[in-house]
Amino acid sequence: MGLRRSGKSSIQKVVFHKMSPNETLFLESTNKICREDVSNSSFVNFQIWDFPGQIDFFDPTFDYEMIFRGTGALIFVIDSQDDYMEALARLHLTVTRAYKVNPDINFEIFIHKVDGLSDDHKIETQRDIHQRANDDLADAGLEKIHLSFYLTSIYDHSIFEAFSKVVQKLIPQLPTLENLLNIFISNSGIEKAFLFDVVSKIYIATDSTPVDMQTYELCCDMIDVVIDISCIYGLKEDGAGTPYDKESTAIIKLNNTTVLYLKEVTKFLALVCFVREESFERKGLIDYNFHCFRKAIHEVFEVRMKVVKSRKHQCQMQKNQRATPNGTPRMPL
Ligand SMILES: Nc1nc2c(ncn2[C@@H]2O[C@H](COP(=O)(O)OP(=O)(O)OP(=O)(O)O)[C@@H](O)[C@H]2O)c(=O)[nH]1
Ligand SMILES: [Mg+2]
Repeated sequence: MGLRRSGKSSIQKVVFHKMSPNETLFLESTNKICREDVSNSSFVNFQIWDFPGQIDFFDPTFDYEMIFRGTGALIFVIDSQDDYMEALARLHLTVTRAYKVNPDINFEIFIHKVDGLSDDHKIETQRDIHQRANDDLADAGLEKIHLSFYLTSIYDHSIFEAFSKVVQKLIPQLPTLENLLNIFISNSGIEKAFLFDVVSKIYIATDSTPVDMQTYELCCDMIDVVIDISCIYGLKEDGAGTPYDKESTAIIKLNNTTVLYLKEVTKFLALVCFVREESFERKGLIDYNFHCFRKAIHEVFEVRMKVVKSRKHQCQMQKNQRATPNGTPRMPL
């Protein structure tokens, strides 16, 4: 959510549709809620709802209670290049409404379009927005609501990094994934490892060493190279096949004695590692450990699949019970 022209649709297009940032200049204003299911093409197993700028909470056709009840994270986009006073008032109204309906929502504030600001100005803007937003909540006696802030722009990797952090908070298996990554890197002499959602380039987990933006950018670029080359030269003439499968792997040696190593983990996930050249000499060990790591990841997600399946099964049973013998439902479903 966020005011008109703050950049909501651009963010969605750049992160989930590989749209180049310049093309977003031609996006039209959104005039109704756009829902998108990203679970078919990516690990990120949820819907993204893009709202038009001026949502009217008092409009009776806008059922915000229904919407917020099923929301995991509410991303509020503020245009940092514009006067943000109106945006802050909107943010306050939106957050308080949403919190009343569903106190479990994560509130994520993107201070967006920071490409137009100097480094000092960025910090000052973030401090000011942070202060004002929290003061407004405190004045309303709602200091228990936690807001997270991110400086973002579609013209660099900051938007992918921010989105990664938002998504990670929604993944219940995150501590297990981080733990597996820690065990994997410490036993293989690896410097840093990211588990990436290939389509969106969101990293859904990394080991517990600090993330450095440059490392993350290099990993994103590597995924682009692999997928682009694969799409252009890897598919059959009639376009059959997939650009990313079990065989997908890549090694890129950099001139600073590090090696980038990418391997397929699942249909949607790739592991990208930073390895020192001397450690990469023991590639056999890394590959063996990777084999164990991959198996563990599959086991983690098998549990999730089982839960989803049994839930679907239960829903189906309930539906069948509500239907009459000839299959006509007694009540609208
Ligand atoms: N400089 C800069 N411009 C951006 C950025 N993100 C989006 N824009 C521009 O902001 C303008 C508005 O973007 P939209 O994505 O249409 O905004 P919106 O929030 O979806 O607007 P509504 O649909 O009207 O609510 C476009 O011209 C984008 O190119 C950014 O990170 N930096
Ligand atoms: Mg829009």
